[in-house]
Amino acid sequence: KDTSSDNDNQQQVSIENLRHSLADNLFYITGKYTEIATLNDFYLALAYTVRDRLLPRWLNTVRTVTQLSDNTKVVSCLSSEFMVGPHLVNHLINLGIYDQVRQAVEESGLDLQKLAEQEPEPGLGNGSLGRLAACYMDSLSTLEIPAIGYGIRYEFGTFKQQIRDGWQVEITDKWLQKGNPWEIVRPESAVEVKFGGYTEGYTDEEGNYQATWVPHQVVKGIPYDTPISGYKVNTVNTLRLWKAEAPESFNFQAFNLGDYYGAVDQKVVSENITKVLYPNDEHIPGRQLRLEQQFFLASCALQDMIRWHLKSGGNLETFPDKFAVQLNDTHPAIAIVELMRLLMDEHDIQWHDAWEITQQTFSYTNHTLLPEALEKWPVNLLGRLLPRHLEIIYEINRRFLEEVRNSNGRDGHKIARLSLIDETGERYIRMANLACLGSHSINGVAELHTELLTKDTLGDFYELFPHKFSNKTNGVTPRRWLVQNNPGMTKLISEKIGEHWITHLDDLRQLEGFADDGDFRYRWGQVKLDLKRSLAGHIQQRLGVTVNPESLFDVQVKPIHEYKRQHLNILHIVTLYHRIKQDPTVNITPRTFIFAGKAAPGYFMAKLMIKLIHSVAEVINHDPDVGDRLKVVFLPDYNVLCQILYPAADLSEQISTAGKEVSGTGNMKFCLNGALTIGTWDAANIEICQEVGQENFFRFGLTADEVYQRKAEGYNPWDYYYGNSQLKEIIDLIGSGHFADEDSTLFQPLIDSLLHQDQYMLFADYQSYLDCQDSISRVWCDRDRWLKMSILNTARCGKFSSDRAIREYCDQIWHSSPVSIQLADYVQPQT
Ligand code: H53
Repeated sequence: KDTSSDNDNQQQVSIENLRHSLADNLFYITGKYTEIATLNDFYLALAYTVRDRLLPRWLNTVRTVTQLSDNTKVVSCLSSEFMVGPHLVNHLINLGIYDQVRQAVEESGLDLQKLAEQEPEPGLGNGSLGRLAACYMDSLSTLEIPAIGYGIRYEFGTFKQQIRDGWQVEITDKWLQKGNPWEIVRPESAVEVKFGGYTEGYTDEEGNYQATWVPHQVVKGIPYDTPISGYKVNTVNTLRLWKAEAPESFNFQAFNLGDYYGAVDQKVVSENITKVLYPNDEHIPGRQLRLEQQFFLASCALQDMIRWHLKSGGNLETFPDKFAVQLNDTHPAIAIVELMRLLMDEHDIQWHDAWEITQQTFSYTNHTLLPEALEKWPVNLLGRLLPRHLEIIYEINRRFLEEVRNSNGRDGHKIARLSLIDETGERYIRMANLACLGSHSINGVAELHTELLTKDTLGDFYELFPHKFSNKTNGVTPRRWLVQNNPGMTKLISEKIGEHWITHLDDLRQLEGFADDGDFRYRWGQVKLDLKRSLAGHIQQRLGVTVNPESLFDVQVKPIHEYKRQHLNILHIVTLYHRIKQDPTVNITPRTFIFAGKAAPGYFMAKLMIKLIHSVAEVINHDPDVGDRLKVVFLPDYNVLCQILYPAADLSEQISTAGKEVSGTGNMKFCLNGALTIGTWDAANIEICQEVGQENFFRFGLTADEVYQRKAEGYNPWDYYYGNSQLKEIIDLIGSGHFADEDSTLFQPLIDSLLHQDQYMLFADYQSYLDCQDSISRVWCDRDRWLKMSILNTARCGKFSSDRAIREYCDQIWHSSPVSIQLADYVQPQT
């Protein structure tokens, strides 16, 4: 390891220097005197102070990586979402200067935590897909793998959630409003992206078809670079986010003719492309803007990589040796066609070679099992927006289906399923089929997911190309999700086993030796209690609800969705309430139920579930019979709150219908922070249970096979309703309007959907869930046992580090290795 980095660190981080930089940056960058500076000004000054200390590493990483010889590969992650989270504290930890900076800030009369709270969370994603991409960027840097993340710089990220009268209200997320000190714009590296128009084709002297695309519109892509530091290494990779602009901001011709609105029109239209992130499950197929975003990202990223490769002396035949391009779901899959176009139309490479380069370049991660959730675009829409790409897609498909017919016979149904074009009704382009065909590797993100993918969702492709498929179980970064968010537990762990675990999470196994140590157990419990106290304070302050930190904190934090079954959790809560109402002296283990999560703006049932949680909370929290035995809270706008929610949880609710969740990553974050899991045999829950041991995991419910079988046999929710008197009473109680000021219609849509269909089989799992919850309440009363289980959960979750996942991707898919970054003198800051 390069020791100059440590020396350099010590040199840079003298408290004195830090204080001077802070004062300088306040003056020269925000243009304020201390007396009139706001908290946000101080935060900005601090952010620039830290960024200055990152820059030598960042610039040296960029310099080294751009000059890499052909045999070192750069990993390029294409993702429509990156949820990196706040940067400031993360960089302080990674640079190893947290304590020094805190001291310098204190000596300047400020409070580091208060300044850190000023940082808005960049809301560039809807949920775990984007958070996963951010964890992977963190691990790539920590493992010193040269990498670049390509995404979109949405001006408005995911909406902010407010709750009014128990209903979700969406508020625009203006995360850039107060400036973003972490990004550096690179206008000199802009690229042009074409849209619309028509193609002109001809056959050249050698008989090859050549095409020219005459676009209707050209948009400029401007890159904004953000540093992604690794933990205590010199590597600082780049997240390059693209903003759309008009090539000319202002049409003077139109202006001179008096068309003032027309004069700015093109600017507005072009910039719309990167204005806003689409919410999760809006009905997308007709949304042209979403396809424009996808193509914009793909084209910017590929042009950037090609330029970089040619500049460093490579030729395009060796492009796949230089870049391993990972498609995070199908959102950026149009890149496959764009690379074909760039290679053939702009770099004169023939079809056969272009296709080989393309397939060697791309690999595809699938994140969904539901056939109806696989992305598809209407042929007409795609043809209008990307006429040349439609031609290429047709040709890829023609060649592919011919090959299939020649080698696999003429099973018409199978060929129809494999085709890139869905012709069952209106014609669509199937993006997952395109991604499978244009990539050399296809992976699922948990073992069960990959199994179901190969059996069912992508089964036809698996039959043709079994060698392309593999599993890469998701992982999360322990730096953000334990070290940063849970310093108390980090300190306790490191005191016992040193700090090596921070980058080698399997080392946590050494904690097993302390699970029976009374003193360690006690301290473990105290750390958790402190976290719960501080969460309780937060709940009091935000919601005015008093919760007992000694009660069991039972937490479900994730997007609100019927398949994730927040309403099953509510059925349990109402059951406990009902028990108390029937016999107020009944023995109930005190619990605080904590919910957080957003519903997609257009998803009525999910919004009704949020209303139900609030309505049930309102009654239970104020019922004197219940007292402080049960409390129910919903924390709005949970993104930043995750930092305090995962560490403070005792119990993690992972209760999706088996076979519906693909992996989950929240489940891993809870486990890492010592929460026990109540979970179905679904997604990564299965692997968590296998790692921590079934005696340390609360499993309930049907398996994916059983769910499938019950459905095949004709599942009837009424059988459960009439067969289980407790369930019937609970459903009737909710249906009666008891939680809705006697309005029996409010929750009827939810009740009806359960009684008449129960697509996600809550009724089938209800009794098993209840029994499992009862056994949890009993175990909770045995403090020693619970604490031991908690320690063992943390000790045994090493597998779920994103470092492990990234190592697997590097070894088995990308074939990329670490490059150590040396710090050169000439880019040191003048401190
Ligand atoms: O991807 C996560 C999984 C999680 C899954 C999620 C996801 C999105 O956030 C968005 C779209 C999509 O198809 C899947 O729901 O189970 O952990 C990362 O793999």
